[in-house]
Amino acid sequence: MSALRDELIRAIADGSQYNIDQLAQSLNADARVIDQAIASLPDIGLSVEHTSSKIAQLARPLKLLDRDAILAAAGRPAALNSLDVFGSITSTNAYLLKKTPPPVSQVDACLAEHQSEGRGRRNRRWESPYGSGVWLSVGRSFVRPPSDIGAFSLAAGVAARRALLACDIPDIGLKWPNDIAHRARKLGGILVELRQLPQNRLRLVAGIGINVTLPDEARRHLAESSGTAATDLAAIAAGHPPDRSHLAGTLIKEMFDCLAEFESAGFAPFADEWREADVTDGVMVEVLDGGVSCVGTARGIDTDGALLVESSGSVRRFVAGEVSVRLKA
Ligand code: BT5
Repeated sequence: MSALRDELIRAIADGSQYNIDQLAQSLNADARVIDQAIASLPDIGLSVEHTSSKIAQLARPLKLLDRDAILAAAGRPAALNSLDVFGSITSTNAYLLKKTPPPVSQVDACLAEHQSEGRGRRNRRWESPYGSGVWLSVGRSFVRPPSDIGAFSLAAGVAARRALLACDIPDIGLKWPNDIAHRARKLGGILVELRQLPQNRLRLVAGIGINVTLPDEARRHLAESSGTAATDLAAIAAGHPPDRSHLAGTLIKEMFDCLAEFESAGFAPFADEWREADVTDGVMVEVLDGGVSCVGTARGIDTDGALLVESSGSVRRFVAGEVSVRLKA
C-alpha cells in the first residue's frame, strides 16, 4: 500500500482535481484500492477534498522533496556516503541507527516526507505530517569521539540556525537543550542518539525536525496534547517559506560542516553562537531533573554545554539530556 500511496501522492501533488477511475488506470490499480488509498491520506497528515465520490483533490498543492535539488543545495559534499529520501518511514533516526554504519569519516543522510513514529527525547513523539516539514537525520561513526560529544545536540542547533539564516530566516533562537525556537514557539527540535560500537568506536545519529507548513490540525493537537505552542516557517516568513528541498540541502551542508568542526575542535567553536541565540539567558526557569524541580535564573551555558542556573545564591549545573526547562513567563 505504501508504494502505491507514494505513487498516488506524486500523481495528485499539484492540487488539481483528479478522477479516481482515471487515476486507477494510470497507476495500474483497482479503483477501489485507489479509493482506499485516498481515504487513508488524512491519517498521514494530507487533507483531501471530494467534490464528488469520483473526484479527489489535495486540500493544498504539495511540492515534494527533490533529491537532485537537495544534493545541489548541499553542494554534493565529498563525505556523503548515501542520501535516502523516503515517502513514509517510521523514523529517519531509527532507520539510520539500523543501517550498517558508513565507513569512518563518511556520513549517511536520510529524509522522509512523513514519519509514522517520529521521535523526540525520552520516547516523546515528534509530529511529522506528510510534506509539512524537513525531517532529516545524519549519521556517522567516530574512532576517537570528542570528549564533549554530549554537547553535540547544542552544536547541531547552531548548525540548524546557520542553515535557516542562509535561507533568509533570521531571529531564530535556541532553547536548551535541543529546541529551535521563534518568539517562544517551537519551530523544530534536535534528537542526538549515540551507540557504542566494537573497538571503542561511537556511532552518532543526529535528527533535525523543522516545521515548514504545519497543518492546523497538527498545531491544535500539539497544543491540546502537550501544551506545546508550535510554529512553522510559513508563519515566520509571512506565507513564503523556503523551498523544502533547498532547506534540506542547506541543512545537510551545515550539518556536515558541523560534524567536521566538532570532530576537530569539540563544542568550543559553537559556544558563542549558541549563547547569542539563547532564549532563556537571564530568565526565570524551572529545571526538572529526575523528578526534582529547581527554580532559578538561567545563566547561559558552561564551556561543555551544561545549563547554568542561579538559585538561592549559588549556580547549579545541569547536564544535557536529563533536564527539561520551563519558562516561567
Ligand atoms: C525534540 O524532542 O524536539 C526532538 C525532535 C527531533 C525530530 C527529528 S525529525 C528527524 C529525526 N527523526 C526522528 O524520529 N526524530 C528526529 P523533545 O524535546 O523531546 O520534544 C518533543 C515534544 O515536542 C513533544 O512532546 C511535543 O510536545 C513537541 N512536538 C512534537 N512534534 C512537534 C512539532 N512538529 N513541532 C513542534 N513541537 C512538536
